[in-house]
Amino acid sequence: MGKEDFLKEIRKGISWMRAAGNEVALVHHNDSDGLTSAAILQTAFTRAGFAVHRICIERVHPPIVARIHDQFPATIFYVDLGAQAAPVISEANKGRRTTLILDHHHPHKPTDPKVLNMATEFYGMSGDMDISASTAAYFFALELDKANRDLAHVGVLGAVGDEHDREGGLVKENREALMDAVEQGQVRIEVNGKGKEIYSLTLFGDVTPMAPLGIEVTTFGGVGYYADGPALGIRVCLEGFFPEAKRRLKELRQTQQTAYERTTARLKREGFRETEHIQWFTVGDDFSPMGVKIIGEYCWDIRNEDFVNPAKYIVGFQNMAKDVPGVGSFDWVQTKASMRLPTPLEHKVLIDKSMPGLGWVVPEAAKRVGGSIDACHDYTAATIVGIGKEEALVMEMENLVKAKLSNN
Ligand SMILES: [Mn+2]
Repeated sequence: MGKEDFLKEIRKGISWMRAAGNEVALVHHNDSDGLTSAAILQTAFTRAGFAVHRICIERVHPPIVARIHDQFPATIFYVDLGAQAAPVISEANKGRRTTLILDHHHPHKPTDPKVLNMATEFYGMSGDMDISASTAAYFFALELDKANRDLAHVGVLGAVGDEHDREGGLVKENREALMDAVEQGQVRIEVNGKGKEIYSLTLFGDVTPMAPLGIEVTTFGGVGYYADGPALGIRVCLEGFFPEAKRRLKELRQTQQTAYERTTARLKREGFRETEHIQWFTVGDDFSPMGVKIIGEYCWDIRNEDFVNPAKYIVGFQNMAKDVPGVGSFDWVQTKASMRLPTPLEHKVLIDKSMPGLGWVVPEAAKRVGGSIDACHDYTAATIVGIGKEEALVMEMENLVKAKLSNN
């Protein structure tokens, strides 16, 4: 248990990859940690002579995974996602492809011997604070070739993007990557008045604070998901801002702001649809080309606005596009549901425990209407259901809330 064993597992992964040929499908998440991880691995794989087909996904969705494993004859490499879904990935793989997972989320064991789950948590390294996927990717790159040490700053950017410095500074494995970056003159550390470390990138002829840069990279991946966002975000991680990236970032922010304003104006005008305990709405396809993560961000953004009832659960729906960039077209008719709580309700859920949490309500309601179960917490949750099942899902949630309250 520990980093040495993790590196040993990485070396095993590298030998599996080399044995499987010189092509790799690199599947990664679309937030800043996922994009920095992809930037590091794409560079390291290319330097090592692999042909890389990069696929950015918002979440591990079984039909997408099945398609990837049907379609790509090469090694399939997941980064910043997949650890938890190792059984789903195993099922999709059916013993076919050499499949590697490099992730810092809570892992499950794979059930296919051709799937190697190099999850940091198997080695006692906390994915919450100690090691981001980007730092794990940096370690992987170093095992491929020590010359990849020049990618240290990209590892740091992912850790900052995942807010692993939230307690005042990066620690443990993330700090190793940070120190590598500092030694090479890529990153500068300053301490602010509150004793918190502030990291700046000193490359590309500029001094760039890394925390806002991480947020910008996430904007590329999330708001620009169905457009050129992920590719631009990765280039920014490696090269810094270039004029086209600046222009696109501005456009993407504008797209997001306009869509938010349009939705808010409509909700103020027409109100939510409501049950006794839930207020809900759908944006349909109106958030396109933004990824479906954005409906969750919007719900979070408005949760305490005055047009929102502070006592009711918020549920927003955004339709899933049929095309998954880099994978192809799907014939699904599905909508993503995101749930958030206004602060007063959150208090009742988390502190008074007088209202049921989403972590209990949403998976059960989703199951009843044939929805998929996503990562659900008591204060934030999501699921995917068929278009047309929106009201049924809300009614099931309402029934569960009522049932729980009458049992108290
Ligand atoms: Mn991450």
